[in-house]
Parts: sequence; structure tokens; C-alpha cells
Amino acid sequence: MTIYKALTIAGSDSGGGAGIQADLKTFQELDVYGMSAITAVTAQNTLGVQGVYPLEVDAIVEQIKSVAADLRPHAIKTGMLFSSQLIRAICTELKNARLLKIIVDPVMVAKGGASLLQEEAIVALKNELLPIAYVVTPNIPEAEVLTGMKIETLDDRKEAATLIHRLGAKHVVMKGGHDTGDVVIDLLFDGSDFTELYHPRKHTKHTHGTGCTFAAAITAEIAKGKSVLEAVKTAKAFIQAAIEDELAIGSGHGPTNHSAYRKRSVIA
Ligand code: PXL
Repeated sequence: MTIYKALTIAGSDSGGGAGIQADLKTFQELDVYGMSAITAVTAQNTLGVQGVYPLEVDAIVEQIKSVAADLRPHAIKTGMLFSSQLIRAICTELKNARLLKIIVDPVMVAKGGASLLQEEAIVALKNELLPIAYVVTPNIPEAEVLTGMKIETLDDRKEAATLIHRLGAKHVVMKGGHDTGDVVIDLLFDGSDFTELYHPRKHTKHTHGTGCTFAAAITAEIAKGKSVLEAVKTAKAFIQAAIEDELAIGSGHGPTNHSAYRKRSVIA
């Protein structure tokens, strides 16, 4: 039996809802062996980010080297990357190690507004990481930063997805969660076709870590050899269940329920 393996290169969220913790929980739930290279430690709870402590670039590169040399992940996810220096070092390492299935969650700010990517790093994200990305998963505000355009209509989203694809990412998954309205539209663009995915919106404040969890679920499914469309559909079902079956813990923006999808499929 093949053991499918995935590596996340991301920040630690002490509150357990986002970052490395969300990624590893999601990999496990989807039956994928999870590994991590931690980029930064955040002191965080459902109320916000109290501290951000980036690790030295060498410490991050060494974690990736150790995993690449021995455990060979089938897919790699990136989350909080913080600086351009780190983005460049990671790109070099991933290319050297020939790790090709890279899913980039272009994390920029935490829910409360704390910066998880320095302003100066956006150029490196666009010019170095996106060209080697297999999938990139921007939300609407992130897509606006990546393209410099204002996104209001569905046609704007398609135009932005086209521009992001031109930066080199093979597949663009633009998430509609930051829009308002009772239906969430996620858009997948593979360079030729657009696929629109519609889901009912659950109006809730407990959405901390949704972006990380969604991209981690895509990564897990791609590690298993699924197509991007199949991976996105499973990830959507995973995050939908995780948001709907809320845990409501903490007094701020609570985390999603990472075990909801598995529990539902056991009952079904
Ligand atoms: O959801 C973005 C994100 C990524 N990585 C870490 C985070 C957050 C949001 O809070 O804390 C470590």
C-alpha cells in the first residue's frame, strides 16, 4: 500500500486553528502522512495574533532539506512565508530537490489584520514562487494585491485569475469566501477553462484557518495523485463540513472543525 506524504512549509499557530497545525490535522484526516518545515512561530488565539517570531532562514532550509533527502513528499504546501529572503531560499531548495507539486496559499494577513507577509516579499512571491506553483489559492483581497486590480464582478475574478496564471502558476483557485451573499463562488482556472463551484454560505464568525485548511486539503488530494479539479472538489466538501459543524471554542474567531468531514463520511 502506498503511503501518501505531504509537506507543509508554514507558520505555527499556537491556537491550533490555522498554519502548520491546521495543515497537519487536515493531512491526517485525509489519510496523508504530514510533515512540516516551520517558518515562524506565532503566539495566537481566537482573539488575534499576540506575537510573530520568524525562524532563521537556515533553520527553515535545513528542515526542507532533511525531509526532501529522505521522506520525499508527493506534494508540498506553502503558507506563511514572511520575507523575500525566505521565499527565495525556499524556491531554490524546492527546485534543487525536484519537488514539483507545490500548492501555494499566498497568505498575507491574519484575520485580525496582523501581517504574515512583509510588503517587500510580494514581488518575490509573484516572480519566484508563483512561476513554480502547481496550484495557487488566493482569496479576493490577495488576488487584488497580486494583480493590482479591483475585483468586484465575476468577470473581474476571471480577469484576475488569468493575470495570476500568467505569472506562472499552473492552476489558480480563487476563493469566493471574502465576498458577501448567500452563495460562495470559487473559481478554478487551468489556463484554458474556468470552472465555477457554488456552495451555500454559512454565516459564522468561526472561520479562523479556513484558507490554510482548504489549501491543505487540496495538497493532500494532489499528494494522492488526484486531478486539481477532483482535489478542489474534495477540499471544498472538507472545508464546508469544517465550517458548518463549528466547534465554537474561544471567545473570538474560532477554528474550523477539522474532523467534521471524516465524521460525516463515516455516518453516510
Ligand atoms: O490563515 C492564514 C494564516 C497562516 N499561517 C498562520 C496563521 C494564519 C492566520 O492566522 O496564523 C501561522
